[in-house]
Amino acid sequence: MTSPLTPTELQEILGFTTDLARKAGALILEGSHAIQRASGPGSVGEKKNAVDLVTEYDVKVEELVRNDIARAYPRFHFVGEESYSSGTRPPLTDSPTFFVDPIDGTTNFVHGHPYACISIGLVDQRIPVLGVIYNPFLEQLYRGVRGAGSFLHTHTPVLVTGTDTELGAPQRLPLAPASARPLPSLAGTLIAVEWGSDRTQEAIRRKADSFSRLAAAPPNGVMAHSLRSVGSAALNIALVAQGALDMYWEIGCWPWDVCAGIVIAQEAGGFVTGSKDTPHDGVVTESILTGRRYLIIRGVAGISGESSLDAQRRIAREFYDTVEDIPLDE
Ligand code: LIP
Repeated sequence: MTSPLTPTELQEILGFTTDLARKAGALILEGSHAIQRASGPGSVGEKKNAVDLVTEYDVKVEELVRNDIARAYPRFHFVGEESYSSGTRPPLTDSPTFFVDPIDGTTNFVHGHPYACISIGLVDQRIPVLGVIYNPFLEQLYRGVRGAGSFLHTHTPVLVTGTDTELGAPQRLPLAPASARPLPSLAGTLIAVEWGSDRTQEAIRRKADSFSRLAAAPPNGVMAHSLRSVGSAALNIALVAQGALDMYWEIGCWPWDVCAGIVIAQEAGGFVTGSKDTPHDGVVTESILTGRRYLIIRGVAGISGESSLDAQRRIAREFYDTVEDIPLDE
C-alpha cells in the first residue's frame, strides 16, 4: 500500500511536468521541421497498419520524458505509448504512474497540421490526478490537478470571456461559465469524433452510420450543429474542457491519449464516462480509464431544477441511444 500524493506534492509534480512538457515541445517542433523538410517518408513508420503512424520523434520524445521522470521520480511507474506498443506492458497498481503520449496527433504531426501535442497524465491510487497537455505549434498549454482546477496558458488569443486577460496568463477553464450554457439536447451541439486507426469495413460502417445519425435532420438523426475531428484525443478533450466543443466520443484510443485530458476536463466541470453500459455517474474508475471507450461532455447548466450532473447524464443517454457501439480491434 502506498499513501496518496498530497496536494503539495501534486503541485510540485505539476511544476516539474509543465517544464518537461515545454522541453518535449521544443523537440516536437524540431522534429516537425526535420520531417517537413525531408523529401520522402524518411523516419515515418507504421505500427498495426498503414494509418497507425510512428516517427523517430515519437520515440525520441518518449525517451526524453521517461528519462527525466526516472531521474526526478524514480519510484513512480511509467506507461508510454511507444514503449507499450513495443511490448512493455506493466499492470496498473496503487503507485503513482505516469501515462504519456509523446506526440498525440502523430498523423497531424507527419502532415504538418498544427494539432499535435504532448500529453502527460498521472494516476495515483488508480485515479487520474494530474494532467498537462502542450501543443507547441499553437503554444497552448492546458494543465490541471485533481481538486485544484484546470487552466489554459497561451500566447494566442482564444477568446471569450469578455474580460481582459493578459496574454500568457493562466485562464481558468472553462473559458465561458458552464452556468450560462445549458444543453437542452444533442441538437445544436458541436461534437468531436475521430476515424481512429481501426479501418476494418465493419468498424468504419458503424462509425459512419453513427456520424450520419448525429448530423442528419430528424427523423433519421438528431441534427447536431456539426462534427469535428481534431486528430488528437488529448486536444479534443482539452477543447471540451475549454468549452469550445460540447463533447468528444472515441472508441479505440488508449489511457495515455486521455489520462491528462480526463483530469483537465473534470476540473473544468466536465463529465467523463466509458461505454454505454458503464454507470454514468461521472466517476472515472480503472475500468473506464483502461476501457478504450470514452465520452466526455463539457460543464453544462441544468434545465429547470436539473443538476449539472443530471444534465450531463441526460446528454450521455441521448448520445448512446444515437450511436452504435464498435468492437475493439485488439
Ligand atoms: C491518436 C489519437 C487520435 C485517435 C487515434 C490515435 P496518436 O493518437 O489521439 O485522436 O483517433 O486513434 O489514438 O497515435 O496520434 O498518438
